[in-house]
Amino acid sequence: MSTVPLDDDALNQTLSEARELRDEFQRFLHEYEFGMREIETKISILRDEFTHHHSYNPIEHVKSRVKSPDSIVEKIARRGIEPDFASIRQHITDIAGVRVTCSFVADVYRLFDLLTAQDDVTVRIVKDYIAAPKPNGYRSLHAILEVPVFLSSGPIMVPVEVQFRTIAMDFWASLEHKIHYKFQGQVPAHLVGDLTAAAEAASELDARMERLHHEAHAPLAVLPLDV
Ligand code: 0O2
Repeated sequence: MSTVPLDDDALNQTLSEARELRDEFQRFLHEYEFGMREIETKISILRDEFTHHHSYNPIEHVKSRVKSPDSIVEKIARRGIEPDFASIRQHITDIAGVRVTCSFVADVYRLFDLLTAQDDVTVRIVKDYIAAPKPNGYRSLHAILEVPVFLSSGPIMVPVEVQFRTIAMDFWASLEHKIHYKFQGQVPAHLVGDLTAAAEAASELDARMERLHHEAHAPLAVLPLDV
């Protein structure tokens, strides 16, 4: 393929348009980062309040990320989304993601309820893969939440995907993700079966640990004085 060299004016024009697009993309990603930080702050306040005033911390750890440009491009291609900012905004709702790992299943729902009850949080979509796990055994509670971000130009609503799960669910999902990646999605059938069985075992462990936790924290039986 032969290319015609650009004269200085055309080159400058192309450069300036490319820079404008780069800046616009950076601004676009920043909006998601700010939305993510709003959710992180809300979760961190809930965690501190629980720790200091209820002597109990339901959150094990929190991880956040803004989707990489490569991953956004891959999703645009996979879903056949128009490659303009408005379409990406409308159709890709997990550009900002926060994963909250809790101790027990009850904490997952408690955290979800506390976060979504806040006046400035709007719930757009909820996918409860704990009540209805994926066929491979994947469990987590997913929610697309919108939060306001106050920019110098005014407020904007930013969607953030929040995934709530237990430590056991997180352990399983992290290994499953590595196996999925290693086999580029073509995981051998026996491994798929083992993974699904492991997800069941993780769910049983969750139930057992939660029962133990309740037993350990149940008020001690008061013995009659004359015994
Ligand atoms: P990353 O790097 O974690 O963001 P889609 O987003 O199109 O793939 P959908 O239906 O829009 O699918 O979203 P869904 O089902 O709510 O789940 C998307 C995210 O949940 C994934 O993000 C994973 O983080 C997690 N997830 C869902 N199913 C599985 C699973 O079977 N195994 C594991 N390990 N994680 C899962 P991404 O974009 O794949 O990656």
